[in-house]
Amino acid sequence: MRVLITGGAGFIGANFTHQTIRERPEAQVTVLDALTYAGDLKSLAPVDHQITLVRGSITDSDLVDRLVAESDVVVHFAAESHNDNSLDDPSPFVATNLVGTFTLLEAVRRHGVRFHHVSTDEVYGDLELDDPAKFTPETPYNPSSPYSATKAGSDLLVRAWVRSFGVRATISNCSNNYGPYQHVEKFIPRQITNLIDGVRPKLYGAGLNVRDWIHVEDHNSAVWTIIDHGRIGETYLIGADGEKNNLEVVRTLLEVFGRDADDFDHVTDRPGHDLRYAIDATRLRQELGWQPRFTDFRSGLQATVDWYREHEAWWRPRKAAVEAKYAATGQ
Ligand code: NAD
Ligand code: TDX
Repeated sequence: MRVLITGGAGFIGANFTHQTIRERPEAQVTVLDALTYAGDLKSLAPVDHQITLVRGSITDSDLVDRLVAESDVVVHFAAESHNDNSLDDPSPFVATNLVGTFTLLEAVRRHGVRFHHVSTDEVYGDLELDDPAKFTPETPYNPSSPYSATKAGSDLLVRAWVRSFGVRATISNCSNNYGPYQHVEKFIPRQITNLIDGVRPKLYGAGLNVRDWIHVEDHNSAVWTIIDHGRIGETYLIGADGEKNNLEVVRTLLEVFGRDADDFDHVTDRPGHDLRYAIDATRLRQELGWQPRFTDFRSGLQATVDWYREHEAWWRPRKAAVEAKYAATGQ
């Protein structure tokens, strides 16, 4: 099987590329990545002899057409992915998340290639803290930020291309991922690398916002399950019942580092900050028989801390610039 992975030099795409090489030796893997600030060739170093890497944008229709024509399946991770950046400058989010997804859809339409679209639970907006409800595939779309609005738009493009043009596509909407190779701008790696540097973790607002954490390996095993067994045109929610508020995550990290439970700072909150995300993954579990393997958050977090301790050369070059950007907004 010839697999084209977009965004394979980013956090989830790199882990997906590693998992694919490890578990599917017959796969011929091509990664298409623009190597934006979020992409890193070092993330693919462990597999670089086993893949073909093409540096380019998913908005480049000639390049995309050629690569899609040579593929059996496209797994689409490439995106601008950080909410805080989308509040600062939404334009690359529109270009990559909307126009880029459109460009890929037109190519898979022309060549009849199977497409899997990787998306987020943020398309559903947020839930109240005291609401027992979770997101289901029937929850109406109600995105809050420029990031989630462009991801919602990209999902709707995929649905329309399935219905109007018969494109063979599936969609997955996953909750917050953690694990190796995640950019230091994101919550968990930012706090881990702060703690390694002896700096206090930074909690937006009161820290009561809830995210439904899943290990990146579990997200990626679910993506393969959907590609192998999912129904064309269907949307699958991916989650592993990992709801935690941000304060709990920071306290767990402080404990792992042997620091005092109150050794953190409250900083300026994110404008429009979504309160709570929670996934009901019943369809994925019951219909496709998928199960997560990393069900103990504390040990998953401990392993992630160990990874950042052992891979300082991977994250160190980006740390100072990320912190300078946050400092400028009081975060
Ligand atoms: P990331 O920011 O770490 O990586 C994105 C990758 O896409 C980078 O390698 C970047 O260079 C590449 N890219 C950006 N613009 C491109 C373009 N125009 N052409 C080609 N490549 C381009 O993101 P991530 O956290 O790995 O997220 C991957 C996907 O998963 C995204 O679609 C995101 O919406 C989705 N998702 C992420 C999470 C999460 O918790 N991180 C949860 C659910 C869904
Ligand atoms: O320093 C911080 N302090 C803090 O309290 C940062 C960077 C974040 N936060 C909070 C904001 C959120 O409530 O932590 C939570 C997680 O923040 P992010 O890591 O920025 O993730 P989030 O905005 O929830 O979005 C993530 O999950 C869904 C990914 O970045 C998206 O790509 C994915 O779609």
